[in-house]
Amino acid sequence: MTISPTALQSYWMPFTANRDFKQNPRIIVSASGHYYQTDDGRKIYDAFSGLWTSGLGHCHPKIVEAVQKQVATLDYAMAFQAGHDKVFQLAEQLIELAPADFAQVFFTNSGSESADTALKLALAYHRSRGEGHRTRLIGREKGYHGVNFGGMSVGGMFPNRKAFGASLLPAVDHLPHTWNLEKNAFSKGQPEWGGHLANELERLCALHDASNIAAVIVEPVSGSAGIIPPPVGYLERLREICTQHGILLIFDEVITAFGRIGSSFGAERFGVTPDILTTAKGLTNGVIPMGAVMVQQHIHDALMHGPTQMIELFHGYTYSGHPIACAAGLACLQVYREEGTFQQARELETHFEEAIHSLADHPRVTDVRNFGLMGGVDIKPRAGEPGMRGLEVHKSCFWDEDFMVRHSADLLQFSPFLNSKPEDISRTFEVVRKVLDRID
Ligand code: PXG
Ligand code: PLP
Repeated sequence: MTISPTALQSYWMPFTANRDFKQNPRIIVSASGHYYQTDDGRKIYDAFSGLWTSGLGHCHPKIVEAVQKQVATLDYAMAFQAGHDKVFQLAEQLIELAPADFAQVFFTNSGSESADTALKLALAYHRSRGEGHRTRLIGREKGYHGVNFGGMSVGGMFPNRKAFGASLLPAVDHLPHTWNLEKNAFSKGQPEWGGHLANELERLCALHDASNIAAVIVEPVSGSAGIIPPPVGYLERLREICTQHGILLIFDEVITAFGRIGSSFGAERFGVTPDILTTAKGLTNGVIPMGAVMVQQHIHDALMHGPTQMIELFHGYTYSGHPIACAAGLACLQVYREEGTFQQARELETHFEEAIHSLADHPRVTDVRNFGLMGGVDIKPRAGEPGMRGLEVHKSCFWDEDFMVRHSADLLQFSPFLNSKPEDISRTFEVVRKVLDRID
């Protein structure tokens, strides 16, 4: 092992069972294409493409080159009250890629910062239009919008909220999630049942009066909580109710953008346009941290008031639009265009769906869900030891099969590369089946 015991203890790992991990650490030292290389010299196939981040594969030569060049040209430029060429170029290209109504981009450094930025924009927008009473934010059960206070509050994953209950934002409600084993188990793509659950928003409008609601934030496809595709008609209905009541609709597309569901954005794929759209991850192929929040013109314009020498929005990050992140983003968008990545991903969907559903008959499997190149497999928890089977599958895939398979408790998650070879997708699920057969 390359890591000393004190080094191992010095690092507090994010969203990780630290004590368990440090007993037998899984250390990656390099990566290339679809593989990681470990410190014990093994090549590991990455069945999660980073953390949903690296759809083009690791160390894509064009992105590497762009970053190397940028770091030697302009390492950092003052982000407030100064700009640099690449941040404007990247904003322009993102607007070209986005659905027609989007007009401006605000840059952040992560999905969490994007979520909090979007919520703040929604509140500021209403206030600037004289509707400062619109303060209530609506999220959804099982939603994930990162870990900062805003995103955590509208998020709906109980382990992420449990320790912080008393300090969550006060004026927040949650729509019900749409996962239902009785109605939708083993459904492929969008389930038929559940579109009516969007009407719960009407109930909240009646309860609070719609004039007090600022925004609704949802992931077009729930990611972290288990790959829950929207039921047929669900997003359309949310859009309708929001429009009817002057509520802003925010799509959190941190995972669903940039080809993950076979299009530039989930908004395009589902034909439903939100007012604000957040993203991160695939924006730079995970190479440099970066997030973005896109808004429609009317939202931007509503905030451009007051004396012109004054700052219009008191919000931003030291590293908003970092030059190296922008260089990575520009290179990444170019590769997406040149390689036809989104179309490539779309063409893999049927194969991926068949491959992941091949696990449906396994006695340990309780549900399989998929949309685009996002997939989730629930395995039955071992009595009295929740999460243990998932962890064992992850470890056995890594140590015995040279596969990186992501788990979250007893959910296995799959995020194949957007340019995967079909046989690697098949192999992934053959390996998972073998491992499921082997564990207790
Ligand atoms: N919104 C959504 C929809 C996300 O999926 C975030 C916000 C937060 O992004 P940052 O960059 O702050 O982590 C995310 C991140 C998983 C997994 O295994 C998902 C995420 C991150 C890590 C693991 O599903 N999503
Ligand atoms: N904390 C302190 C003391 C700071 O000075 C700053 C930024 O200047 C921040 C937090 C915010 O950091 P960032 O802009 O990187 O989010």
